[in-house]
Amino acid sequence: MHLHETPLVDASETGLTSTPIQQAMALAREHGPIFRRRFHERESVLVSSYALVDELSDETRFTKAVGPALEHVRDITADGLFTAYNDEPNWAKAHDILLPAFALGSMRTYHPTMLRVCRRLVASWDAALARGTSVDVSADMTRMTLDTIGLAGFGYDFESFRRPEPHPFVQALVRALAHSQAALSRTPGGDYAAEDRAFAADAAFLAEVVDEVIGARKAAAGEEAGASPDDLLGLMLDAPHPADGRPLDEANIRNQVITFLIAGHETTSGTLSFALHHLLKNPAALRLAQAEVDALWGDEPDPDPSFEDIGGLRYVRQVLNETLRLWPTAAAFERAARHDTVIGGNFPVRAGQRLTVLTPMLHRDLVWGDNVEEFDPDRFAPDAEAARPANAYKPFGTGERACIGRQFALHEATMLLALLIHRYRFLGRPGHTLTVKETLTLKPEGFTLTLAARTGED
Ligand code: MNH
Repeated sequence: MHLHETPLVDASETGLTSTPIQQAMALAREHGPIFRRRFHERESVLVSSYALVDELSDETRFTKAVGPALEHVRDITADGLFTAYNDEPNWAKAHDILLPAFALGSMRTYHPTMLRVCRRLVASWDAALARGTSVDVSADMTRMTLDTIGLAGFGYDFESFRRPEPHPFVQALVRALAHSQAALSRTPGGDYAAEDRAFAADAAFLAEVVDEVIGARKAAAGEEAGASPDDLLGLMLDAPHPADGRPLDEANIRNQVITFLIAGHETTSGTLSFALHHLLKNPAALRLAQAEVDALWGDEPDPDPSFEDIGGLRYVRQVLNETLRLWPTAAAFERAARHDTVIGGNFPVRAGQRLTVLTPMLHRDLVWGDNVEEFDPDRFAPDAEAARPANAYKPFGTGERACIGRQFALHEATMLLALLIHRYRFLGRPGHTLTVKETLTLKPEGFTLTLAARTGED
């Protein structure tokens, strides 16, 4: 069978809806592991099975593609790491300069800052508990992850917990990403001038905030004279690249800062919100996770987690892994064939052909068993992991363009989740069911919790 004989779904009439990932998941369930979705002139090939993704993960045959969604984000981040084309020189240059800042050992440097921001969220939730009001989980997780990447990456404090509304940067960002998603379902000949103007204004505002972040650092460095901190911004401003002896240029640094502010907070925030949702719905998993943190911190009211403590929280980490299996918050990534090849034994694929991996469906392939909708952190117990084939789990993408911030996200999320389950009992709204909101990334919508202090028995 040829690619052009795979099922073809024409979405030109229906549009891509405001939930394109969940729409694609439904289509994959109906049409199988490979199908085409046409929207006017544009056609995507959506791939969902382990067997096919295993092939697409072969870096000698396939590579990252910057597809239509990322093309729109390029209007904001240009040749920043996430949206750079593979052959743009600044990709390899920035990757080489920044990689050491994301090695596991570097997390030790970020740990105190991450803990400080965790405590801001805890203080805010304590206040809600004392007032007897509920908390807006996704909004607060976003406050926490934005402050963390701002402070740990750039020494800049967004002070999100002192604001009743999301920081204006977040508001502009959410609108800009929603625009990048909505622009995918434009009909030819439509008039989008007003949307485009609003987008341009948001993009300009984002750039302005970034200039402020960089300016604040340069001013501080001027005062202190000499070495600026060795965080992400310090590396970018100072570290020469081994190949050409020069640091990144100013325009590219701006693109990187904005890339990290975007990539570094939305996805991690969604992951934490989904994790709490799953724990609320799965009391047995919550009990196991609480037993793990209790073994570490007992009934110490204000534990002081060490860097090593976080690495030792195996079950909490499994909870996050399983959360990212069911709802990988960056839910699709694109691959392109390096040369003419054949996939699945009989689909010829031309050089340059793009294929979209639908990660939530890969994570529901039969290699995961026959109860794939069930939330079960034991799937990530060491022996279960060892038994599973490589390339079945891709929440962070694949190959040399995979997520650089994975350890950062997992350290931050493990610490916050551990502190929260150690401290609170969670009461959801009876009958609440999960609604997943899509703004290029995924997050639970309208998810509120009421908190209670834990006592000796629970
Ligand atoms: Mn992250 C790339 C998911 C947290 C910075 N990230 C990717 C890709 C996925 C991804 C998927 C690959 C996209 C593609 O192939 O087109 N990232 C996540 C998830 C989380 C996450 C699910 C949290 C959970 N990411 C973070 C954090 C940071 C970060 C935190 C920074 C502090 N991610 C990046 C960057 C890239 C990336 C930068 C691009 C890397 C490259 O192409 O070189």
